[in-house]
Parts: sequence; structure tokens; C-alpha cells
Amino acid sequence: MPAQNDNNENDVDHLDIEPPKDHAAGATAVAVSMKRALGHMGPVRTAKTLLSLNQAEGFDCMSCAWPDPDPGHRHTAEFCENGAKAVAEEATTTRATPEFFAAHSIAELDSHTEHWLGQQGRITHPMIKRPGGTHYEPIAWDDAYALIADELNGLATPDEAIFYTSGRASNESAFVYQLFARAFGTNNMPDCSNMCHESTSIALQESIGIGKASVTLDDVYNAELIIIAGQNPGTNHPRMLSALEKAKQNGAKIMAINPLREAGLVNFKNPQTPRGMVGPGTDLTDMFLPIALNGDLALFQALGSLLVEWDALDHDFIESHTTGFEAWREHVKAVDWEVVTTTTGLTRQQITEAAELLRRSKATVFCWAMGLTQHRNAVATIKEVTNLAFAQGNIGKPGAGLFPIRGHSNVQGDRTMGIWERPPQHFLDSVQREFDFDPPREHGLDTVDSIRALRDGKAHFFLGLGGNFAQATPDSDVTFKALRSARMTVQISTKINRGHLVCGETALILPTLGRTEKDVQAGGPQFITVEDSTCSVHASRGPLAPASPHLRSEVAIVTGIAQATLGDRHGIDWASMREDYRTIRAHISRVVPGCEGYEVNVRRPGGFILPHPPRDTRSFETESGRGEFAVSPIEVLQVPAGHLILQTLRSHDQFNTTIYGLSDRYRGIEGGRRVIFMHREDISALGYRDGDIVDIVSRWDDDDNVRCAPTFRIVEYATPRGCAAAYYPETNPLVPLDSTALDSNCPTSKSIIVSVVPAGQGDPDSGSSDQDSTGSDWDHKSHPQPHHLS
Ligand SMILES: Nc1nc2c(c(=O)[nH]1)N[C@H]1C(S)=C(S)[C@@H](COP(=O)(O)OP(=O)(O)OC[C@H]3O[C@@H](n4cnc5c(=O)[nH]c(N)nc54)[C@H](O)[C@@H]3O)O[C@H]1N2
Ligand SMILES: Nc1nc2c(c(=O)[nH]1)N[C@H]1C(S)=C(S)[C@@H](COP(=O)(O)OP(=O)(O)OC[C@H]3O[C@@H](n4cnc5c(=O)[nH]c(N)nc54)[C@H](O)[C@@H]3O)O[C@H]1N2
Ligand SMILES: [Mo]
Repeated sequence: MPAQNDNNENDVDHLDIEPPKDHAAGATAVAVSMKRALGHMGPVRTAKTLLSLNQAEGFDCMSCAWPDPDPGHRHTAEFCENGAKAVAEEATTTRATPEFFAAHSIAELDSHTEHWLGQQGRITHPMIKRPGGTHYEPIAWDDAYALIADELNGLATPDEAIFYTSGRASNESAFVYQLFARAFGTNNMPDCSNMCHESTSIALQESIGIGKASVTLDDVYNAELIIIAGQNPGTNHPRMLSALEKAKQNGAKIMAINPLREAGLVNFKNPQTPRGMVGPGTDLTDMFLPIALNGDLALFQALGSLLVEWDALDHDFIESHTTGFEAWREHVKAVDWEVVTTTTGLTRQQITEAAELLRRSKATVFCWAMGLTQHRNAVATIKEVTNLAFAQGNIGKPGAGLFPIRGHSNVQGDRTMGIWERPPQHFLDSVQREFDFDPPREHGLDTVDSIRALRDGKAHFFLGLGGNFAQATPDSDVTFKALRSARMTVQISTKINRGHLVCGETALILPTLGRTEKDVQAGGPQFITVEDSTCSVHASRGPLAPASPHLRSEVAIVTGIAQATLGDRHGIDWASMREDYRTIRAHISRVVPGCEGYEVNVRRPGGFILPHPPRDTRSFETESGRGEFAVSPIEVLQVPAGHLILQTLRSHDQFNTTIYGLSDRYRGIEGGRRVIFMHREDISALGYRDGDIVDIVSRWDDDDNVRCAPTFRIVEYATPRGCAAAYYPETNPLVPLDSTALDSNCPTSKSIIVSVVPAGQGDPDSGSSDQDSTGSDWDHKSHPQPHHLS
């Protein structure tokens, strides 16, 4: 179903706005899944793919990293609406052929929306844009590899190359990719995690000694209290709602902490049950805290102070397993309630009721996602969640634990396999032992630093294993310039995206197999392996014939480039890894901790679970050998008068930069994406009305750039005062490159200081505005009273 025309997509007049929904899923979700699946794939492919989705002998859904139930407990339809959309998007029958690229110049393609680009279907041939070229043209695989090898081998140092990974890559492709980058000589391995759960990885590594969740799905089913902070499961992890329903049936209470009352947090109509299809559904949230953006650190400290005051603490656990408790206790006892209530936008009574729920629960699971990780104080906030878990001993016992819910389906596995710009020394030692070369030891560049290096002429080559680096990253204008200054950009992709159009002097698109497809190599049919959010590792086998006979698997492409570039440097046998992935898994079993016996373990139905010392034995491989309480001062975000804090979030009809459609059903938005959700009183205090069209302008004190995202329709919405929301990636031009989380360098995509100006006045290039006018314009308007101290 290629979209013929996207002329109207950015048009704010075609928007249809309704009140937000009060429940998620139900019959509509089934209808939408089927309509999209049939539309893109037809009936045979729909049946073939959806019935093997998330089955033990089938393939792993690429839509998110939510875990699967045990093999015996899976439904025939073990997928959700958005999983079905992800599959339909990949298994579409539409093709972007060489004829398509001949008919559309790169400049023309670049004028289309991300939605339209995705609708042009699967790329069928390797393609090249030569220096000065206006179009992509086909190229033979071996010629493509040779060009890449020449470019890489001509660099002054290996550190002028950047090797990006998106979290859909399998463990096998990730392993050979990191091996190639390190054998070539660099740790410049930025990944999507740098923009996602990096704050989690850093915080948990320091406080519990491992950057991963300490729970299994059974712990969710058996929890007494489940806290869901900064996450929208109804859209981004819909199968989590079935688990929450089961937990509720077992008696759990649920507390949601979110500026928005997301439909999936309110009520769930499980499409797998009759009650869900026609009945009232299950009410999920017992307590909803409509927190102001970036208020979570203050909230968690206030909860901690009440637990201390009431002595609702697990002293045995604290004494036997942790360090730093006294300092933390003194810190939270002194919490300033005035600061807490202004920063959170919550009352002392609401917070006290929330603390009561914690006090009464003997087993609490703490879930979180991007609402906590993408802020300046994100690492401190997540350490504060850990402090709360320590205080009540909610770690390493049934029904309890820390549950950062990952985004991309294999982002966690990629890290396990060594995709990390800061690999631990013991990992490099193992690589050295196994492959007999000296891997580089100094840290490489993460995502933000890679953009800086390209911008500053310190890097010249970019290779992306999946993803959409151009569009997913912050500060689009800066990033686009940086990518365009590269000598060569190479994208291993399934479908066209912005990264193919915002490209280097020479640009290559190397089309690859997706999860839905059969992967046959010289050694016979292959499977790949992935790890979910709960450290469960298992196999995935695609049921469909490849979209084109010219596609190669990610493993084949990476090992092909490696062989062309390195020849027999270091004597690594790339060919046998490509021919039979068992060879890669044998290396994994010897290099990656916890993966001993990998081949046998991943072949079991349901796979195996990686070791996790805090979960398994309440032991902590931190510097002190104990769980570490952390003390973090509350830093209040300064919001100048007349400004708002903007969060950038996902609609119900996208996967990151892949836009499936224009329906954010649960929030009542149809027919477009350029909306900004604002509180009623902020709208009027700023001199606007619901429905007005504005530009969003962001301000960042450290540079003079005026950042603008033009033409958004104001939508009155139940969001706390001073807090606005708009979709990602349309708002990425507003995120300043230098605005990142302390310690994790994750872009602050959930707290950008912005103002709104009448449409046409925000764009610095349009001539009608400059830094001064955006500022002075505000001074004579009536200002909202931001809840933050300023
Ligand atoms: N269908 C679908 N599934 C996906 C994705 C997708 O795009 N589409 N993306 C995948 C990826 S890579 C990821 S990382 C996950 C993302 O999953 P989520 O983290 O659920 O995604 P976001 O849309 O960014 O939503 C963030 C939520 O946090 C809330 N929030 C924002 N700021 C704050 C805050 O300061 N405090 C609190 N308490 N809450 C806040 C927002 O209101 C919103 O509900 O989903 C994964 N799954
Ligand atoms: N403002 C703002 N920015 C954000 C976020 C936010 O909340 N707000 N969220 C951040 C987060 S959490 C993340 S994870 C990043 C996401 O950043 P990325 O992972 O880089 O982006 P995606 O949109 O997931 O990548 C989509 C592309 O992957 C390719 N692809 C799909 N399947 C496959 C496959 O099987 N193999 C290969 N090789 N390629 C494939 C397709 O060509 C598709 O266009 O964005 C981050 N950026
Ligand atoms: Mo993510």
C-alpha cells in the first residue's frame, strides 16, 4: 500500500482531534492489526507471519523487548497491535527497486515525510550515490565492499571511522560487528542505547553492579505493588498489559507516575479474552501521580524520606547487602517539601498516599522507560529508584525488583555482545584471548560525541548497522550538516529512511534480510538469537522468503566488509562465521560471560536466562561489593518565564522514526502529527487558543543557535502546568546537542526548554525572527507560572 502522496501530512488543517480514550486494546486493536497486516502483506503472508510471531519455534517480534511467557503458556496470537504493524511494515509486498531510485532524485526523496519514505517498501538491491551524484544507482556487492575497504584503509587512523548499531541487530550480527570494529582498531561504537536506556545502564552498573533488570516475568505476576514510571506500555510495550492484568488478578496494586494519563495505564481490554473484547476490561492503575516533567528525583526522595520516617525499612537487607545507607537516610530526612511539591507538581498528601502503598507492599517491582532516562538528572533519578528498592529489600526476592523496560527488541543483547564504546577491560581481554590480537583499549565515541566528531572533521566515515541515525539523533540541523560532511556513509537497512538522503560524499545502501525472513547460508538454514528485557536469550527463525534474491543477511554483510577491509589481518576466519552461525555462537560461548554452552542453551524451547548476581543471589559486583545507596542533590530545572518544558514522545502509530500511520488513537489525534499538547491555562496565559498554529523554539544558554520546529497545532490536553508534549522525531531539531544527561550523555529528549511563537515567526532562516525577537516577544505577554522555582 504505497502512499501516493504526502502533500497533506504536514498540514495542520486536516487534523481531527477527539477526547483521549480511557482504555487500551480491545476489539479496535484487533481490527487495526488485521487491516494493516492484510493491507501490506495480503492474507497468506499475514497468516504465515503472525502465527509464528513470538512462538518458541518462530521469530522474535522486532517491536519491543518485552519478554515472552514460558513456551507452554503462549497464546496462538502472542502479539499485539503494534507488533502486527511492525511485522506488516517489514513483510510488505511493496519494493523500492533500482527503477524507483532512477525515477526519484535524492533531493526529491528528501522532500518527502518519513512516513512516505517508509511506504516505498523494501530495498531490493545494493545502491550507491557517487560523489556529486543526484541519484542512487545499483552496485554489485563485491564492488561495494571494495569501496568501503578502500575508504577505511585510507583513513589516517581507525578512530576516524564510526560504527553505529541500532537495537534490532541480532546477537550474531552484533558480535561479528564489534569484532570487526575492534580488529580494525577502534571502539567508536555508538548505538541507539546512547539515546535510550544509557542512563539506566550507568546508574545500575554503579549501584547494583549490572546494568540490567533484576526481574523475570514471574516476578511481575507475583508482585504486590508495581510502579510504572515514565513509560507508556499501552503503545510501546502492549503485551505488558496482559502481564499487568494477570498481576492484578493475583492481587497486585499498580501505581503509575506520568505527566499524561495514558490510556494503557488506565484500563485494558484484553483482546485474548471475551471480557476484553466486549466487556468492561480491567482497571489497571490504583494510584495515578500526574507528575510534572523531570520531577521524579524529588518524588522518589520524598517517598524515601517517608519510609525512613515510618521506619518501613528492611534493616536486614540494608545491613547485609548494602553500603551508604546512613548518608542516604540523613539526606532524605532533610528533604525540602517546598521544593518537592513545586518540582513534582504533586501535593504532600498524594505523595504520602503513594508512600503508604510502598509501606504496605512486601514485594514491589519498579518499571521505567524513557520518561526517566532522557533528562539531565536521569542517572541520579534511577539511582534513587534503586535506593527505594534497597530500603525495603525489594531486590533478589520473588515478586520484586528493578525493571527498566528496554525499547528495541535486541538492544540489551547487543550490549551483552560487546556493542559499547566503553567496553569493560575483561571483555577486551576475552576478545584478545579468543582471536589473538590486541583490541583498542581507550574508550570510543558515543552517539553525541560521534556527531561532534563528524561535525568537527575528526571522523570521515560512518557505517550504520540498522537504525536511522540522521533522524533519531538530536539537533537535526547540526547532525545533518555533520553527516553531509562525511566522506562516506554506509547504511545496512531494510527500508528507505532519512539517513540515506542526508549522506556523505559517497553513500551506500546495503539491503538486508529482516527478522521475518529465512536466512540460508552456505552451511544451510540459519537462525539468530536475541535477548529480551529480562535477560532471557532465545532463537528466532523467519518464516518468509527474502524480499529480494539480492538481499544479504547482516552477518553476511558485516563479515563481507570485514574480509574486504582486513584481508587476513589477525587471521580471523570471517568466511566460516558467515557460512555457519554456529561458528559465531562458539566464539560467543568463549568470549561473553554467562554464555557458556550457548549453542545448546539457545536451542531449548524458550532459550535460557543469563546470570544476574543481584537477582540470583543478592550479590553485587560493585566497587564495594555491596548494593550502593547514592546521595543526589535535587537540582531544579530552571524554566524562564514564558517558557515550557517540552517532552518528545511516541504516538501510537510509529516505531521510533518509522511512521506507520497518522493515528494516535488513544490520545485522540487523527490525520497528522504536528501537534503540541499544552495545559489549558498555559495556552491562555501565553495568549493563545486551542487550535492555534505555532512554531516551537528552543533555547539553550550555551550557544546562540535559534532552534525551531515550525507549524504545530496547539491541542488542549491534561498535562501538568508548564509541561508540554509533542512527537518525536518531528521535534528533534529542538534538542540541543550539548543538552545531555550527566554521566550518561543521553540527550534530554524529555525536558527541553521551549517557547511557542505564532506560526512563521520562529524559523531563524525565514528572516522574520532572530534570537532577540523570540526573547523580547515574550516579555510583554502574560507569563504562565511555571511550577518550577526560577
Ligand atoms: N509501538 C512502538 N513500540 C515501541 C517503540 C515505538 O516507537 N513504537 N519504541 C521502542 C523503544 S526504542 C523504546 S526506548 C520504548 C519507549 O517506550 P516509552 O518510554 O513508553 O516511550 P515514550 O513515548 O518516549 O514515552 C515516555 C512516557 O514517559 C512519560 N514521561 C515523559 N517525561 C516524564 C517524566 O519526566 N517523568 C515521568 N514519570 N514520566 C515522563 C510520557 O508521558 C510517556 O508516557 O518503546 C519501544 N517500543
Ligand atoms: N527526540 C527524541 N529522540 C529520540 C527518542 C525520543 O524519545 N525523543 N528516543 C530515542 C530512542 S529510545 C531510540 S532507541 C533511538 C532509535 O534510533 P534508531 O534505532 O537509529 O532508529 P529506528 O527508527 O528504530 O531505525 C529504523 C530503521 O532501521 C532499519 N531497519 C529496520 N529493521 C531492520 C533490520 O532488521 N536490520 C537492519 N539492518 N535495519 C533495519 C530501517 O531502515 C528503518 O528505517 O531514537 C532516540 N531518539
Ligand atoms: Mo529506545
